[in-house]
This record gives sequence, C-alpha cells and structure tokens, in this order.
Amino acid sequence: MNHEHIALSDEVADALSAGLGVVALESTLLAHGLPASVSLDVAHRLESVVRAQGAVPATIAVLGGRARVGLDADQLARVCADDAGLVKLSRRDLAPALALGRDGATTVAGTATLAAQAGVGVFATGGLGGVHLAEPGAQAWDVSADLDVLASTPVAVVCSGVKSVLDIAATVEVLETRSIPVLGFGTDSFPSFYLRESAFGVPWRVDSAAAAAAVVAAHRDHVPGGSGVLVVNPVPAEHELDRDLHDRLLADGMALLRERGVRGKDVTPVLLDHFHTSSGGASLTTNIELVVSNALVAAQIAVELARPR
Ligand code: PSU
Ligand code: MN
Repeated sequence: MNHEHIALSDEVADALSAGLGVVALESTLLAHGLPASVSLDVAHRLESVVRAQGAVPATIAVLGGRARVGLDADQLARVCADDAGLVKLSRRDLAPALALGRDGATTVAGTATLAAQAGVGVFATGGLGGVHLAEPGAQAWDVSADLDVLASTPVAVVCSGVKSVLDIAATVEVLETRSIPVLGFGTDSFPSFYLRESAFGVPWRVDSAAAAAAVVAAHRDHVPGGSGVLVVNPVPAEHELDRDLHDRLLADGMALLRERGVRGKDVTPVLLDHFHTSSGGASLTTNIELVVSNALVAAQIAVELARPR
C-alpha cells in the first residue's frame, strides 16, 4: 500500500520526525456533530488545548480527494463552514472520496484509519460509535464501523464512552469480543457521553496519563493483532447533563427517528441535532466540554508516549 494519498502539514510532519507527541482530531464531529455556529471555535479550542500540553494537533479530513493530516486555517474553516456539504466518511467511504476528488469529514473509523497510516498513534473524539438500539426483540444491525476499525487499527482513542442513545450493553460486549482494551480514565464506570456513568463498568481503570500511556505501549509492543486501545474519560462533572432532561431528550429522539424513518449514517447527526436544539443548548455545552477534556487527556498521553523509555 502506498501513502501518497496522505498530505501531512509541515507542522505534523516535523513533529513526527522529531518524535514529539501528536494527537489526531476528527472532522465529523465538527462538520456533522456540532452546529456550524460553534464548530470553528471548537476546532480552534481543541487545537490550542493540545498545544498547551506540548503536543501537536493533527485534525484530519479529506479535501479535494486528498487526505489531509493537519489542517491550515483555511482548510479548518472549510470543514466547519455552514454550507460546506462535506460527506461523512467512514473507512469504507475513503476510497470513493479519494478517487472521485471529493471533500469529506472523517468519522472515528475514517480518522483512525488515516491517523495510523500517517504514524499518529493517539486520537481524541467525543463519543465512539457503537451498537444502536433495535426494536424490542429485533436484531440490531446498525453497528458503527468504529468498533471494527478500532479492532484492527493501532490507535489509542480517547472518548467519553459511547452516546447514551446507543445500546451500551451490546457495545461493551462487542468491545470485549473484538479484544479492544478499555481503560476507564479515573473512573470505574463506562461513561455514556452526556452522563459520567452508565450501568456498565470498565475492565481496567487508570488514574494518570502515564499509566494510560504505559498500557498503550504494552499493547502495541506485546499483544499481536494491531488493535487499538479505548481510553474512556467522563465529561467533567460540572458539565454533565441533567439526568431527567437527558432521559426526556433520549425518549423523544428515539421517537423522532422512527417517525422520520432515519437510517444509516444520518442516525447519529440527527440525534445529536435533536439533543442540541431541544435542550436549549445545554447538551451542546456538554458535548463541547467533553471533547475538549478528551483532547487534553489525549495530548497528555501522547506526550507520555513520546518520552524516551
Ligand atoms: N463525537 C461527537 N460528535 C460526533 C461524533 C463523535 O461528539 O458527531 C461522531 C464520530 O465521528 C463517530 C460518529 O465516528 O459520530 C459515529 O457515527 P456512526 O454512529 O454513524 O458510526
Ligand atoms: Mn450506523
């Protein structure tokens, strides 16, 4: 496989050759997960949080059929523009977007794929995709490609668990079957994005970035298979969504999906938009703050991994 389809920014290329910590950031959460009114500000905040820890941010997107790892100001603005019309790119969409010269925002699956190819081993996002809830008694077929990609891509992903709109029990089982280490970052509970906890525990807990980095390095060096590692970091307590509001939004959101017959890659953006508009912005603050917190933790882990050991 050649990697000529990937263009690294000078800053990211220099950081990688100097062995500095680099953190991949995804573009789907900017282009499809947040309203355009805030996404460029969030993009800048994420990059500055990473820099403040001494790491280099590498926001990833496909622009004009070229995979970009590290975006300049114009490219970042293009990803966040209201009328950008970027396609949501999972791993399966990369080849069409590259070959057909399209613009697209990469999901966890798409971003992790390109990050690993570029040699970036740490990645921050909001919530990992997972197994969606099925109708009672039915088999759930909407399983995010994020899970399969993480099972076969050597990247450490820092996220706030999976969105509470998913079937968390099923998602946790798939993570176990696919042999993906899950590390609770200062928590014993698997977080559910808007909420710090879920009904499910984590198999391992770490209480520092150094401990998380040691596990990531041990997994990479000693466990065959090339899978990723999931570091789950709960939203800061002061930004957790009110539980009753959350439960109401979730019930309404599921009804909305059924009514409108929403399917496939539209499910997650439609649900997030419903949460953000129906909560009067409360869930938006939660979403932004959890992503910022994950970028901070990812940067600390990347810096630890870059230390000579
Ligand atoms: N985290 C957020 N907002 C988002 C996402 C994560 O705070 O929009 C995106 C990620 O790109 C993730 C995607 O890969 O949601 C999951 O989409 P799906 O369920 O269609 O696989
Ligand atoms: Mn899906």
